[in-house]
Amino acid sequence: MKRIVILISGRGSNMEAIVQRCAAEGWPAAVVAVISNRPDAAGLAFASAHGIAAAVVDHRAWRERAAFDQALAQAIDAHEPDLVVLAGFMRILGADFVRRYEGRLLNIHPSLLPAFPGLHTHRRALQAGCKLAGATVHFVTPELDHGPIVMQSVVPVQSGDDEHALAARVLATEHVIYPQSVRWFVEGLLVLGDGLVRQREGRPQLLVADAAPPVHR
Ligand code: NHR
Ligand code: GAR
Repeated sequence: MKRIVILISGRGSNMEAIVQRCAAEGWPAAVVAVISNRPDAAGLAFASAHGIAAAVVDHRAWRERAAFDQALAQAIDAHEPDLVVLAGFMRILGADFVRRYEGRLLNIHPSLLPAFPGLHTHRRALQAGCKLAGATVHFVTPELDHGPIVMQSVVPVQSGDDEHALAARVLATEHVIYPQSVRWFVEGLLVLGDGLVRQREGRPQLLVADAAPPVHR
């Protein structure tokens, strides 16, 4: 059984999708803890309701980023994880933290990396006139949003889209590619080499979604 710890900052819909798929599909894994840097994160209630340990490490309690990173690592390590999953986690992590979990730290970013690393991705994609948008699951490296890519989803940008509409269309695909990526990790089907990630069985690491209406949640 692989032990998964999920870090969130808010809603936690990606965390929910992973918890639900893990249970429904009988992965050789369990989500053993959900940790938020914000005490008001809605996702904490879902975790508790599902019998998952829910904890808060409030970044505002530490003046130095490195001290927060250390407290966070301590809270994570108490659960002896095989995999740490950033799911809408909104604090930049230092190099020491990242190296501690090297090769077992995943993130989902709501853009087609390497385009638009950082914040406000949907707004920036619309401002740039992009006709495609999407999401990227990647291994986390010290350089923000630059790690080896596990999976991507692509959606069309539609005329009349605002940030909210585009975000919802992308989010619906995140709920597919993030659980898929985590499942492959816990099944030992992801091979990392030369900064690239290969799916051992050659399964597609790309989801092309059509223009179907977004699933709002
Ligand atoms: N840390 C490292 N080292 N590498 C990555 O790839 C990381 C990371 C930490 C978080 C998620 C992320 C994203 O997918 C992530 C990837 C927060 C910010 C940010 O600027 C940027 C990227 C990501 C998450 N955070 C502000 C900060 O000062 C705070 C913003 C807020 O609280 O709303 O940390 O894009
Ligand atoms: C998701 O769209 C995720 O890709 C994005 O925030 C949302 C979190 O939703 N992550 C980032 O922007 C990281 N900087 P969720 O809390 O419902 O999973």
